[in-house]
Amino acid sequence: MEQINRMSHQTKSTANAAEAAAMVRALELATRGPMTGANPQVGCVLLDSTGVILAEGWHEGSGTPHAEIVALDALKASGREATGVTAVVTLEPCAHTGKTGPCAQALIDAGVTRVVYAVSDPGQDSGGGAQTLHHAGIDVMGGLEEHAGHALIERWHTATGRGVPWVTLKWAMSWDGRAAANDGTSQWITGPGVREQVHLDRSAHDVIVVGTNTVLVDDPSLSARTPEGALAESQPMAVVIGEREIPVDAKVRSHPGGFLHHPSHDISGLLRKLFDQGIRSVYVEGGPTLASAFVAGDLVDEFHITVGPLLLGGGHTALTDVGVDSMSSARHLNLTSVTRVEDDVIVIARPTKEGH
Ligand code: AOF
Ligand code: ZN
Repeated sequence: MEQINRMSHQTKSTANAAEAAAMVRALELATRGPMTGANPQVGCVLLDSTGVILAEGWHEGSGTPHAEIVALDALKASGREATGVTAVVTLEPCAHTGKTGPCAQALIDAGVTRVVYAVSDPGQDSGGGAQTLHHAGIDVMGGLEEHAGHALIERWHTATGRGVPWVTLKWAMSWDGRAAANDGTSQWITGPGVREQVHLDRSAHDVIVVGTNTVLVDDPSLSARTPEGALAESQPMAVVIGEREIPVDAKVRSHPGGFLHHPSHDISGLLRKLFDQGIRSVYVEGGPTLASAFVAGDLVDEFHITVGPLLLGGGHTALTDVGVDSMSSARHLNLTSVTRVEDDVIVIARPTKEGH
């Protein structure tokens, strides 16, 4: 309801060609900021009344100035005033004081007369900037390039709107759905091409989660690495969930992104705790017991299933009990993409929202 009321404060105007082009540029600028962290990627372009670009800005991560402020500062540095300017920004300007001040007010104070944005800010405190702008007499339009704007920050947007991080669940399996051979060995089901993608995905999430059993059996380092073996620039924090002790010499303890042991099976509690610490996306890497608990708890936003061309037989299935006893209670997925990498396959899918 709240969201609908907020939306009604937008003017029902349409964007002109210069604004449409500026939004494409703002979306491009946004990608220069980090994909992970408490704040989303945001880009901002300031236009004069004839549609000429006067200044640009993008957000470089939590604790640094927001995109609008960067653009306003760049304008000031060029010796120009913002009076009569249109701000084109990928996210609804924030209404709150967090680590930095409210952008909506900064735009009002600078004398901006029109604001065009792509996606509304779902944050309880940060949202509502469109309303603030409208009340100050500024012409506000939301929803320009909304689809692209949402796609860019989907994990952050989903997490922020519900107060629980985005969850990607990944597992590797043989063609017969096994995650390990009978003796428990599981390296390597998929080849180097898939592993390279997995390391990119680790870098693109705030946290990587595994169960204690995976640490005890595999002793993985869980860092994000380049194909050459160097540490990637962006490292997720490593979180191990489960009641068993983690050995003092476990590799994960010296994870470059930090390490946390959550000695409980309360996954929902862990996710809420992580959200409160600024975590917006989680990459779950197994093993099967933990993966199954995420599935059974309906906690997965996206599945990354990697399949290697081998057969293992035996009982080490990729998932165990996911709360499905009969076909009528099967968990249905929508296929997003299928990618062949050498002879491996990466399947990306999402839970079917309602029914089948
Ligand atoms: C904007 N422009 O460039 C960004 C916004 O703690 P703070 O002050 O950095 O505020 C963080 C919140 O502000 C973040 O959760 C999101 O709702 C919004 N981010 N807003 O107007 C920006 N990065
Ligand atoms: Zn802001």
